[in-house]
Amino acid sequence: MKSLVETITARRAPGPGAGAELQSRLASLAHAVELGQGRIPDPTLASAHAVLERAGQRLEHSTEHTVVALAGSTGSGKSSLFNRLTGEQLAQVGVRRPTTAVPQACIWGPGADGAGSLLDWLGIERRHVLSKHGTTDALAGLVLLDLPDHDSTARAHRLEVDRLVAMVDLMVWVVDPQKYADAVLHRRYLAPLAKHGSVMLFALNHVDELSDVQREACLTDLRRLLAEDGFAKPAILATSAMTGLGTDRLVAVLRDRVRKTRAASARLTADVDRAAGQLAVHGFDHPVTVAERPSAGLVDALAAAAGVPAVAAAVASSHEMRAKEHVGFPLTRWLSRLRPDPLRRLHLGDRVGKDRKGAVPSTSSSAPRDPGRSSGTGSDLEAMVTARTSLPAPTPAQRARVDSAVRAEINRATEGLTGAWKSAVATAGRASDKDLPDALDRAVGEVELPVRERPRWWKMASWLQWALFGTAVIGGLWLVLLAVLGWLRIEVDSPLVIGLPLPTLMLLGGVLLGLLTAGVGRRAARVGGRRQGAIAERALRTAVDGIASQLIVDPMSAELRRCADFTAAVAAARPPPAKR
Ligand SMILES: Nc1nc2c(ncn2[C@@H]2O[C@H](COP(=O)(O)OP(=O)(O)O)[C@@H](O)[C@H]2O)c(=O)[nH]1
Ligand SMILES: [Mg+2]
Repeated sequence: MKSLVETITARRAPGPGAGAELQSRLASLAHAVELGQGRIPDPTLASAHAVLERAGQRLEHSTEHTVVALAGSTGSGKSSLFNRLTGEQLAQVGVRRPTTAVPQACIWGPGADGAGSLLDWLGIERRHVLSKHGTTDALAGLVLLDLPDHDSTARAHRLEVDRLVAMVDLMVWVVDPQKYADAVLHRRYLAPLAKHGSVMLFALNHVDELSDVQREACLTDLRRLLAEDGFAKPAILATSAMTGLGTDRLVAVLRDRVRKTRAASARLTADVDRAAGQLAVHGFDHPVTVAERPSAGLVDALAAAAGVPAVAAAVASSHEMRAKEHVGFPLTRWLSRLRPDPLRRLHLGDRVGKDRKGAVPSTSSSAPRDPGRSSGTGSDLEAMVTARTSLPAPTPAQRARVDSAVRAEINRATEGLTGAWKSAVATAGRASDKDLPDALDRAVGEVELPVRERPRWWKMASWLQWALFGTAVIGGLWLVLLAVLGWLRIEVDSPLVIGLPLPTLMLLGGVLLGLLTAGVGRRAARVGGRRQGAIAERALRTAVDGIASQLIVDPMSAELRRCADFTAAVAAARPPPAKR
């Protein structure tokens, strides 16, 4: 397929005009076929492909010009024939010496602009336009080339002839009765070109110098030599550039070629119309919209299945628990340490673990979610690589919700589409279904959770708690000392503050203020936990959104863009609506 597109687009467009339009329509058709590959039914693609293949061959030649080259050895009469056919003295005719050093071209009728870039492509600088010819003229569109003599500066011209013979519609090899049997001509030039027989014509020129018998003998001999060169049925004409003998037959051949070029061009245009029309059935009249982001419903369903709410809740309560360890009453703090960290239970707590005393090695926190998978020796590496969480597998209800959310997403993407493209987009949306659970689990496991957060007030609250606790202990010990002294009947007065003995005030005040601080701290911890939970939830949803984009939305968008490009290419391959 690539080569075809290249063939069609690599050839230089022959400027403005019908040829350029057909050329660009063919390029669009080739592009549409390429985009439709694997989407559009094969028979439709195959028939468009066949048109392109024919066009590829046809485009070796111009679609609006018939290029005819006059080639031959010095003095055979190429330039004289050129002048006779054009009816003008354009080419210099040499008596003895070779005079045509550079090729020149003559263009019949309008469309000379289009021929300009064709001649650029052929590498021909000298050009004349016969503008008196109209479009209806039988030779309109003919481009006649007078080539340098093949034997003048051999090597360069050999290359020139080789290059041109593959590009022209007809190569007229002009030979004269003296040199037609020249071994060099046959061995070096004609024999290697035998495969181009269908675009070769031989003109035995100078026949006015021969008698009828000599002419027949010459023609027979030439036919034999050409057969030896490998030309099965060579087309041979007897001409005289001097008297005009036989040139009418040459003109008839040229007319025929021009007609064939036009017919081929017309047929190719019709073929392209038909092929593009068939492809258009699979395109759309309306613009194809491409969604860039997954819908909130899809992200919600995936987040629920991936356990995002559970992780967010665990982050919140983990934060709250750690806060309580700092702000709680020192005597009851150890109680909260007995409860396991909720994040650790989900195997998301390695980052928490590092922050705590007795941190666990990070690999041990990455146990596989699938209980069937070994986590024994040798699986450490695997565990490190896969970094799976221990979030509970989605429930059947969650899975059903994901399924219907994906379906809704597909419906949203395929809205307005039918047939081949609809199913191609749907297939793209479902292509990664199997990878979804793993990808979600990994994405959730990789999210950097806000578990390192240690607000400064925790430490300050902790100091305050210890200070209050210390005050209460001192007050308590003081009271014990007073009690012992009292038992020993030693009266010691303790100072009074706001009507209460200072040790009593210290004990009661320390305990009460400690409990109050713990109470306020707990409330603040809950608020902080909720905030951290929300931060975690946002980060996790972003990760889930990323997976939804990567595995569901992006593949569909790529397919939709392809569909839009296909539709545009088909539209560009079709003729303007007025001509359909
Ligand atoms: N008698 C006769 N002379 C010709 C004919 N064609 C060309 N000549 C002459 O042959 C010479 C070389 O012709 P030219 O057209 O320059 O040949 P080129 O080298 O192939 O371009 C000139 O003197 C022409 O007048 C022909 O058909 N008959
Ligand atoms: Mg010449």
